[in-house]
Amino acid sequence: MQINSFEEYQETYKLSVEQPEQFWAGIADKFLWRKKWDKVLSWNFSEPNIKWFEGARLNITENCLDRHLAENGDKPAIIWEPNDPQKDSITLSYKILHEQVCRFANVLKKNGVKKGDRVCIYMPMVPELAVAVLACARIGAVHSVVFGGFSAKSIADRINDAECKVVITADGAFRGNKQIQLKEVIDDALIGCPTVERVIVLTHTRTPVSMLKGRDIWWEDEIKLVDTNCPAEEMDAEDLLFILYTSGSTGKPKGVVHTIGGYMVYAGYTFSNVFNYQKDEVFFCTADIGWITGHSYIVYGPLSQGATTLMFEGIPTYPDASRMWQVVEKHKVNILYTAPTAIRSLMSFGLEPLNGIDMSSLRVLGSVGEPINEEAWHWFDENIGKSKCPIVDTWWQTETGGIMISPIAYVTPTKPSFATLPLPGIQPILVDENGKEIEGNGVNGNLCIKFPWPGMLRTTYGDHERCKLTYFSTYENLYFTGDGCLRDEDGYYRITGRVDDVINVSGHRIGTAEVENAINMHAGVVESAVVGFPHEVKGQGIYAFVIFPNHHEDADLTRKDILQTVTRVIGAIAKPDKILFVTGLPKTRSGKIMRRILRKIAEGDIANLGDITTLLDPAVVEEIIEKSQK
Ligand code: 6R9
Repeated sequence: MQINSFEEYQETYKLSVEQPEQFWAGIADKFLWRKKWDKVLSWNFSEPNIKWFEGARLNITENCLDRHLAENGDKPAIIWEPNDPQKDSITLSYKILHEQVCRFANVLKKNGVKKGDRVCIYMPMVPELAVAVLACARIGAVHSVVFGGFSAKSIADRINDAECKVVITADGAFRGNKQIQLKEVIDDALIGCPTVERVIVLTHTRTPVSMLKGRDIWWEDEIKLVDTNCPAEEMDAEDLLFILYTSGSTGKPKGVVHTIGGYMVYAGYTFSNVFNYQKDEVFFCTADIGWITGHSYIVYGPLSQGATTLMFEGIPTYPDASRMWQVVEKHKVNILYTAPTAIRSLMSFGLEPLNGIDMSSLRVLGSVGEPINEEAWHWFDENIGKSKCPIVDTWWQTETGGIMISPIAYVTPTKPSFATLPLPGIQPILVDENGKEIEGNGVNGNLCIKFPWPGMLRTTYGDHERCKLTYFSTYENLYFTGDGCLRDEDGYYRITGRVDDVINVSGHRIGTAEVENAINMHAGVVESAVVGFPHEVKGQGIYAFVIFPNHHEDADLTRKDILQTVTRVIGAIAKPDKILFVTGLPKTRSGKIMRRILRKIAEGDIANLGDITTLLDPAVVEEIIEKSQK
């Protein structure tokens, strides 16, 4: 399944485009199925209706666990490194992980979870999180993992959208020198969640929590009541595996739906190839399982390939800026997959934190989540990779399930800040605003994909129309990514950033409309407009223009009130970096806010505001510019 030379890549790519079904069937053959498919692919992008491996039967956990037991039962599946470096790390072999997953799957069953039921998981980065995810998959329940940084309201919205029956959480989470009271957040969320019957609580920080009779139960108690025998539920390839919520240009986050067979094949194939994973290597992806990167490249991709995956509970800068490198040294990490924002943040501490740390185990480096600037790319290459580890700059999305455009380590010649070339099976195309294909090289356009791949989303949960509108209606018969892209003279792709109203803050997608809705909830706010602006560490920051007629003498306090409101409504990750109070917003005569102008002001590029004559009241622009420069 692994590609070993550039020529082989070119041949494989050609086959994958000319005979996609034959190509993917060959890859899928390397996985474990209870019954093989009747048909590899049926599709149209107009409804959209996409089915891979129709008729096939399987359970993904048999691929991630059972099939490795005979030969690799004692091999480490998960290595866990705690937040506190003084505490012991934990290693779970495939055998132990299998046992724990089966046991916890029985806990879920005992608590009424059935095939197809939705389960919300809101947990710290501990091995039990992976266990909970896999236990759902074992019994055919659909998991919806929510990142630990979201507020009670965001969780409630997600739980209600998916009508979750059970929530799995913990008392709290450690993050650097902070503690997050997860159970408390869940308690607040559940006030408005009528579908939730059970909350399973793991003890981790052992902070006091409220436990409601008839609803809340302890993980540790429950696992004593069941055994480790849990045959895997036989599932259809197109049954739902998980829902993962992500932000788009509209106010409400969407539940991106992935199905079992195609997602498994795609996550496994891309993991094995892009990182050139070799037997017994340690793979360290620094993402949180609350994001797609964690789903595909901490859990499903690595485990489906029998790899050793490292889970890190903490943050790169705790207790100091050498922590991530220490983790690499301690566990002899071979492949390190991280985000530009982490690299830029660590870069700012200089080279001192690297002193005396042996990272010679490293063989491949990876980047994901946002465009990586050349400076960060070179720093990573020279200081971490010692100029001998290929860097794979992997472009993909929650919706794509796995890596789409990326170098293949030791195969594709890299170029700083370029995601380089499409992986086999991926057919990118650049289009102009009207959807006309932009051919040739040395061109810019909107990035679309013109042919299905197994890992692509199938729908948005509970609202198929929304899936169609968001991804398949902008351009006919194309999947629209929302990203702008350059294809250079060599045919190499460089992702230039979102072309819609989505801001990418530290690799996290945040919708401007969502932040605006949250700001507008503050009692004194009349209206607001939110745009992104370049931020040295985060990539993009959030800039909010707010109409707040009667704010107190103390504007700073009002700003803090607004931040608090956003934290309540969405979570701390969506807090604006800058808030500017204004008396009006630039609007067209039809009442639409002209964000293009606000974006320029936020960037400090006021010389290039473009045409403002179509504005209802061009004078507001002058006011905003003046205030922004104070
Ligand atoms: C995997 C993940 C997706 C958006 C995507 C794009 C940006 C991701 C990138 C990148 C440039 C890369 N993005 N990887 N931009 N170079 N290598 O991050 O999924 O959270 O859904 O974000 O992130 O803008 O559209 P998700």
